[in-house]
Amino acid sequence: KNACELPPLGMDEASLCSDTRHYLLHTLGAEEEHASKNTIYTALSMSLRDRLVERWKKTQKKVTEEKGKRTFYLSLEFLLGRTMGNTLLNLGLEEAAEKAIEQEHRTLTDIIEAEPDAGLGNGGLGRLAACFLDSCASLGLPVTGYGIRYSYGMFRQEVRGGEQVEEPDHWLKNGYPWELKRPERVRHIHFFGRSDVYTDARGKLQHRWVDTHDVLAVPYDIPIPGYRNEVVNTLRLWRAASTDIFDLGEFNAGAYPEAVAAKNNAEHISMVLYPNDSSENGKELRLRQQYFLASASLQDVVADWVAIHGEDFHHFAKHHCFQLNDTHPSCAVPELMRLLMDEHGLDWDSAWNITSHTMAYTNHTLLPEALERWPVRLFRQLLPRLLEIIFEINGRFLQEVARKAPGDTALLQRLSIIEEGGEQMVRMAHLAVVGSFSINGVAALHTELLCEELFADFHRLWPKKFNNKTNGVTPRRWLQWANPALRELLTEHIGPEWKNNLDHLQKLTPFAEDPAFRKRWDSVRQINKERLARLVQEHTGVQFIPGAMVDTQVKRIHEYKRQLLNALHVIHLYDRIKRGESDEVTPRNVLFAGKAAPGYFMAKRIIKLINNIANVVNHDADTAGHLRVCFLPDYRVSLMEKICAATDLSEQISTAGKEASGTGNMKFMMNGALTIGTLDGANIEIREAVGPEHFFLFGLNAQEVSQLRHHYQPEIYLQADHDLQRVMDLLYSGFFNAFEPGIFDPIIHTLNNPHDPWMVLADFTSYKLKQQEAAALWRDQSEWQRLSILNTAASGVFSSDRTIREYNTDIWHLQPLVMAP
Ligand code: DL6
Repeated sequence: KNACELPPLGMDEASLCSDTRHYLLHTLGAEEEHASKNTIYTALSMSLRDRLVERWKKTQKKVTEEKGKRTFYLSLEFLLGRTMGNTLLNLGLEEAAEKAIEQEHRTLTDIIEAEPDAGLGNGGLGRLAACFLDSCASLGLPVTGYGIRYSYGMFRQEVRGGEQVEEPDHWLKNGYPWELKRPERVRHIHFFGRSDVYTDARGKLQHRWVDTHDVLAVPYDIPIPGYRNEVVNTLRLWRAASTDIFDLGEFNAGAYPEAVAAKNNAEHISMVLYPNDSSENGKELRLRQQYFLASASLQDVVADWVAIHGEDFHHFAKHHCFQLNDTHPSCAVPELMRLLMDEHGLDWDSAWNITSHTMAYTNHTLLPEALERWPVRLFRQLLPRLLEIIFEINGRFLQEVARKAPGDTALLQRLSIIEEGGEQMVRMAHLAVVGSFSINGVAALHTELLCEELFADFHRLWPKKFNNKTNGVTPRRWLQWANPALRELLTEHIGPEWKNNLDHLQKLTPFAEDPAFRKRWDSVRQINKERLARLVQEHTGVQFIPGAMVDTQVKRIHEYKRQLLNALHVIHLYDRIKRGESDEVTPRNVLFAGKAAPGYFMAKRIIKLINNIANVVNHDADTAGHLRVCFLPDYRVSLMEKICAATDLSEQISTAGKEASGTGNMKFMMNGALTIGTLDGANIEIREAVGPEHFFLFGLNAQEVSQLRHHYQPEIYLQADHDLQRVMDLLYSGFFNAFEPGIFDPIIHTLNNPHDPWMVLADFTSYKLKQQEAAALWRDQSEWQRLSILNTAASGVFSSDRTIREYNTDIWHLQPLVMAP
């Protein structure tokens, strides 16, 4: 025993208070009475981090002792948002922290607001990864996340003159108190050079990657606490650094800038997150990021294995699973082959056996523009040894196919990892499918379409590899934390069990019939709506109509998500008010938020249109008390926490067959919003769960969309709906762009284009009619509240705990850790 053994850290108000004081005054050197919010935030974070680290150590010890199987979640994105609130909730320290902060003459809410969002992701895929980490820790599963520590996360969005302006997000500028640097675990990552063949000591021909330019991968660990179960897992993020600060040769030759350039070049790898959520863009730096993450993470895991088992890899596959979050980290397939063969001397068959039994791939999109393909030329230059391995994997795979389907060259071409024809390309999705033992989609319809369309040939070859894992969201952040008033109401009426098992929300169902309970429900919703209205007013100056329906569409701006359809409907509501039908128009606050990829022209133009519409509507005296429209800038996790708790109507209106799942739809439902939506992604499962009569369904289904593809005639829909004609006439007339002639022509052109893949006009009429139904229901507030309660009651299945349990039962097979309290 160490004579200086530390006593356990206190979990009470007094201990938290004195530790926070200690950090404030001694570590951060703050003035006794004048500490800024930022400094207090840092001091409280440090005291909380100590408590996390204490549990983290114990969890790591337990994992090592139990020698069980582990999963590694490889993702280019982890959209964490803020960490303080989640830590307080999961450690059960909310009240203690509130009181500790009172001692500093501040409120906990103010201190929490001082934390910048960690925006290391674009949208759904990155946020899903963050929800999964929370669920894995809460279920006690030994899962480690691996990602990149971008210096700049998702850009900050400002709106000037109605247009999106991107500003850099320097989220690390005041330091990040939740992370711990691990310099002792730095890894070397190879780039460039060439592949060399040599004869090893046993006389065997071996490959090695030589003349490389190396970059260092420096890990930073973020503790991920489970919900009140003493488990703390790890998210390890890699930062790129130069192997040498200076190229001494260049430096001595007097070329100072060139000498520093090498360092900068290396550091560029982890400098910035690519801000595209659904388009492959062929940039060399992006491929570097992908290989950097895959190589650093696999080296890390393999080094741990070797430290315990030496060079015996027999049981490696039994103990490891690598879950690939889309194709972005799929260089992991050839990289594990390389490490096992070139660095640990395994033969091809043994290495392939291990690799193809440890990799599992999740697909998140069917959109062709999002399917990554890299030029073979780029691979050859940047990762020559990897390309060699990919060719070999492909050659052996195609031989196997040729044996099963002799003479079918078309099939071989379709399945090949290398796309021929024009410039040779590496199809990353094919690499991931061939290299993985499990391939999953993220909602029932999405998986069905993967099997029947995108991966139909692969599915015929290996039907058992394919499975569905409908997404979920963590109820800790998205219900307990985001909606404290609802949390209290739920616990008061159905007891606390729902906090550990969200299926218990079903106990709410009978309360939906109780008029007194509906009133309580409504008053909780009012609190949240007032909080959102204050935020909207503060950030945009728009004053929401008190008591009106909050009708929300927040998500990335993309044509397939059809913010345009919603915008056309807003114009229609405005037109009705101007026609004198205001009394029939249910009062609404229509809220939009979301970022457009900086290079996505149409998405940016849609933001401009929404802002111009808002400007006209909100300044027209006739709309007072009837309609308000707002585009809230800089959509991010911490904003969604306030938006989801205050939304009445959730807009999930993508063209059917295009949204893989959606997760915003689940956050809204959990918090009691009703959904207006198409039969797309997880909407289908949401509708089944709550009952079709409690969901506003409209529009074409996926099959109808694909059948209509080649004979879509937008003018037919225009002619059939006088309201739609009026809306389009307003757009043609330049009513929303009086001083900006022609700016919406590209939008008008797409809407009228028979090749519009999103078929906006086709769904307008049924959307309008469903909106009328929603508006009519809103007028019966008691009935609306009943449906709202039923939505929350049925949302248990959309907990990411359910999703992770399914991943574990079907793919990972991990034993949960049980930690002593
Ligand atoms: O699976 C998480 C999330 C889904 O809910 C969305 O429907 C889907 O659009 C999104 N996909 C992406 C695209 N990324 N890639 N590749 O973010 O994934």
